[in-house]
Amino acid sequence: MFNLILFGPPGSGKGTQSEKLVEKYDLVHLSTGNLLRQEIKDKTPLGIEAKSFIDKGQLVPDEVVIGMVDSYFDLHKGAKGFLFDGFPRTVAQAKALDNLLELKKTEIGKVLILDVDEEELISRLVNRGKTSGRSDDMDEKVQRNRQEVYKKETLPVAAYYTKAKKVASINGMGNVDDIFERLSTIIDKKMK
Ligand code: B4P
Repeated sequence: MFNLILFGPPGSGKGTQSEKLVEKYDLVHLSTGNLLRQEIKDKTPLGIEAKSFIDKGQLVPDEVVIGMVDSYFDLHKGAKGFLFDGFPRTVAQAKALDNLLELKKTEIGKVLILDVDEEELISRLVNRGKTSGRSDDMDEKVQRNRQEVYKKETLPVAAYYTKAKKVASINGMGNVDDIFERLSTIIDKKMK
């Protein structure tokens, strides 16, 4: 199995690049953001709980996210590998993921961090809000809160994987295809 984490602040292009990467490398796309939005759309109890956090730009509690990831794993037993998009977002989630992968006798191959200027992030998200209908995209105050939550709760995850020498930082500014090329070059090297 070959497993990747695509990491970066809200709006850094994780979702955008993941779509292309899963196709190129035949990986199962696990986006906790997409899974949570589906739960919200289906009005499940998990979705109703998650919405109250997402609307404020906060993270959904770890136990909710980890349970959801666990179930998704069970649904994809034959996967050649996973691309984790927007997960893990806390050190507790990273530890839970390590345990899940250990049970499957596999591990994370590489953590790719998309590096994007903060003002560009806010501008992309406010722009996305014009068409996405996403409650967490509409308000610039919520956007700024999401960036603060990222620095406080999610950045320590990068340090966690840096210790394990798995991290590569990629310039996430510029056009989507150029960024995809930068990501692919690193993955190809790792897969050789
Ligand atoms: P996510 O769905 O993970 O998404 P995101 O961080 O908002 O954006 P992403 O980085 O994927 O950016 P995108 O490609 O769309 O999270 C949503 C919320 O769910 C979180 O805030 C949290 O509350 C909750 N959540 C999710 N996972 C969780 C977890 N594990 N634990 C707890 N809570 C969790 O790109 C953004 C915009 O930029 C798009 O409009 C795109 O078209 C544009 N764009 C992309 N690349 C570009 C480029 N190169 N140039 C210009 N524009 C670009």
